[in-house]
Formats: sequence, structure tokens, C-alpha cells
Amino acid sequence: MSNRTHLTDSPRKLTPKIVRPYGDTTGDGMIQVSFTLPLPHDKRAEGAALQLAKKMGMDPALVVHAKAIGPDFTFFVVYGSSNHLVDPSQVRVVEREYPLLTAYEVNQAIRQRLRRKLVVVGACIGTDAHTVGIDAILNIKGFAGEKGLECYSELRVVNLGAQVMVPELVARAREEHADAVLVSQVVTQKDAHIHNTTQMTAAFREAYPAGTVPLLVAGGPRFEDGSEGRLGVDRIFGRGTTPGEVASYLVHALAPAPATPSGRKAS
Ligand code: B12
Repeated sequence: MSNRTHLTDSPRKLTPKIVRPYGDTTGDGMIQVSFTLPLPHDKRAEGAALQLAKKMGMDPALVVHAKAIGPDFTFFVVYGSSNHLVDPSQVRVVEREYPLLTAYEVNQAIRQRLRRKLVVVGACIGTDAHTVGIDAILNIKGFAGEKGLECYSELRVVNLGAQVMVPELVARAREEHADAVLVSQVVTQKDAHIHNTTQMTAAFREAYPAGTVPLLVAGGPRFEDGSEGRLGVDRIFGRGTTPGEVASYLVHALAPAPATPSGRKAS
């Protein structure tokens, strides 16, 4: 499963209303955080780390690790009791909105409903060179025991690889008559993933007549759940996504089951 997991408990187990983190004894609130301060490593820096921990609601707090990273920075690990409470009933969970299909079902659905191969163009855009994630989804060898999209007989996959500039991606998507464009963004420094993705979606909307833009999908470990609208993409996939989830989504979005007379979708 991806980041979109069910938090619902088994019916016999009741979820406690309020919880605190657990360290040595139930509800002791113990947590561990790590961060870097732009200070040389000395006693003052350790005091500053504790000051930050207290402001974050950790009390008592202990510096359990401090290491200089060059002359002007120190990395800390702080362990302590958080005085915040967590209310699980207030958590909003985004559920997967489509059924998981087998590879056979994906191929059948595309063959029967689209009557041609579904074309997927994928790339790691901007200066991002982290291709392991997109390759896990697209390459035959796949991920987590599942074969990648290249292995599906009814998908034609064009993987453009790393550091693809947006104009090149748009041009290639047009040339290949892409039904779906899958982009990966792993680097999040200075919100690069957000800037690159919004630039990409704007470029597609400019290049294609309204209503003909391919399905735009972004993936990477640090996209915020539910930020599709802000980024202009149809779907975001996060940490731990498997190729089967993506293939099932492509069917859901591009080759959906026709509605039956009762208004229900046929399986
Ligand atoms: C391997 C790696 C590299 C390799 C990349 C090799 C390659 N060909 O990909 C190399 C050594 C080149 C590299 C370089 C750099 N890296 Co690096 N790298 C990593 C590392 C260790 C693993 C990333 C990885 O492969 N994960 C495994 C894959 C399977 O997971 P994933 O990417 O999350 O993909 C899954 C999902 O997110 C999703 N997914 C991802 N993309 C897509 C796309 C679609 C369409 C879909 C549906 C799903 C999907 O599905 C995948 C499978 O579940 C991470 C740290 C870490 N442990 O994550 C740092 C990390 C990503 N790198 C980092 C950095 C800073 C860099 C450099 C800037 C370092 C430097 N100073 O030079 C450079 C940047 C190079 C560049 N121009 O991009 C930082 C990024 C920090 C940040 N906030 O952005 C990290 C987090 C390390 C760190 N903690 O500092 N890196």
C-alpha cells in the first residue's frame, strides 16, 4: 500500500480517544527529533538545541547526540517527553478512490475499452536526477515484487529518464500521443518539486487545447497528500507506491468501466 492507508482499527479494538507517544511506559510522551543549527558545536549550541526542544513542547528534553558538521553547524538528536496530545478522531485520511486490479485485469480493461495501447510518457523533470523512483514504477523489473508498467502488454511506455526539461517533455508527449504523463520529483530543496510540477502543468495547459491535456501524474516521497489542485495535476503518488497501484489508476482515469443501467459502474 502507498501512503493512502486505512487508519481504521479492527471492529473489536476501540481506538483510544486521546493518545500520547510511547517510550518506556504507556503515555510517557517520549519522542526523538533531529535537526541542525547554524552554530559551532559547543555548550552554547547544546543549550540552544534544548531551548528549541522546549519551545517545541518537549519537557524534559536531553541532547543525546551532537556532532559538528563543519566549523559553523551542529547536528543534534534530542530525546524527551512531548507535552502534546493527539486526537485520532480528528485525522482526515485520504482513501484510494479506485479498486486495485491485477495486470491481467488492467490489460483486459484497456484492450476492451480503449481498443488501442495506452501511451505513458515518464520523466524525472528539472535538475532532478533521482530516477530510482520513476524507474521502479516504469521499468520491467518493477518494485516490491510487482512488475513495472513496461511489462503490461497494453501499455506503451516511453521513459525519458533524468533531468528532462519541461519543453522537451511537452514536445515528446505530443509526438508520442501520450495519454498520461508521469513525472517524478524527489528533491524538495527550496520547494523545487512544487515549482517544477506547477511549471510542468502550466506548460501542458498552454500547449494543448482545453480538454485534450494528457492525464498529468506526479510522484515522489515528499508531495503533500491532497495537493493535486494546487499543483494542477490529476493525481499524486507518494512513498511506497507500487506499479500496480499506478496501472489501476490509469484504468480508473482513462479506461473506466461503463456505467450499468442502474448507474453503478460495471466491474
Ligand atoms: C539514491 C540517491 C541519490 C542518487 C540518485 C541515483 C538515481 N539514479 O536515482 C545520487 C547519488 C545521484 C543522488 C544525488 C543527489 N542527491 Co540524493 N538521494 C538518494 C537516496 C539515498 C535514495 C533515493 C531513492 O532512490 N529512493 C528509492 C525510491 C524507490 O524511492 P522514491 O524515490 O521515493 O520512489 C518511490 C515513490 O516516491 C514513488 N515515486 C517516485 N517518483 C514517482 C513518479 C511517479 C509518476 C509515480 C507514480 C510514483 C513515484 O514510487 C517510488 C516507488 O515506491 C535519497 C535518500 C533516501 N533514503 O531517500 C537521497 C536524497 C533524495 N538525495 C538528496 C540530495 C540532497 C542529493 C544531491 C543534491 C546531493 C548533492 N549535494 O549532490 C544530489 C542531487 C542530484 C540531482 N541533480 O538530482 C536528498 C534530498 C533532500 C531534499 N530535501 O530534497 C536526499 C533525501 C538525501 C538526504 N537526506 O539529504 N542521490
